[in-house]
Amino acid sequence: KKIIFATSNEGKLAEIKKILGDLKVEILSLKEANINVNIEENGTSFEENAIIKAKTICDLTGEIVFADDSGLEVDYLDKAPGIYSARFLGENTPYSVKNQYIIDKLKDVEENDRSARFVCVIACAFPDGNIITRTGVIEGYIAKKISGSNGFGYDPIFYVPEYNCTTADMPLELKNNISHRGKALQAMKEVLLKHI
Ligand code: ITT
Repeated sequence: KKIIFATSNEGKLAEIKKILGDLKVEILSLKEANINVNIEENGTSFEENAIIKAKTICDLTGEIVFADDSGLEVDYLDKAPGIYSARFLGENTPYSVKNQYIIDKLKDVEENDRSARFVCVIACAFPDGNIITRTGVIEGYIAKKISGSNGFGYDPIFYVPEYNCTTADMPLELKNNISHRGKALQAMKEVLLKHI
């Protein structure tokens, strides 16, 4: 059995492979499946975008396909960057710049108003047309300064009070146990075990 994971994000992929590692299925990224398509993520929610990605690749390959749409919601910025997290300040802008931009925006903002969350929707598209989604969320705060070198994207500014560090300061196993992606994938795993 194999599943294609419709992502080009290597950071996500490392986490996904670890979380789904104990399933008796082969997980192939788009690259590993030799699929090179440009998917237009024109949905208006994480859920819509996850479904667009999973369904596009499922229709193309006839395989079971997973997709992850995720992002960072900063309450003080009216939940930006949200579904635009990857495109925020430009697709090719380094995260060091994106992260510093958010820190600077919240420069004089008190702890109470620094709340933020990572959201992840995993969609699974089956060749028979069936689609399932599961959502995971982790609540936290925007850190006062950039910290940590693990993870990817906005991890160096996402502070988790329970652990007194950012998700970039955590070992991957810990992040996977508590993260938006970890929760959504665990929930999806239970569904999947019934289907295959
Ligand atoms: P694919 O569509 O190919 O999967 P992408 O990076 O374009 O890759 P998204 O549109 O879902 O995927 O964007 C998600 C962005 O949200 C991602 O690029 C990060 O900037 C951010 N993000 C999501 N999960 C994160 C995490 O666990 N840690 C840090 N940043 C995260």
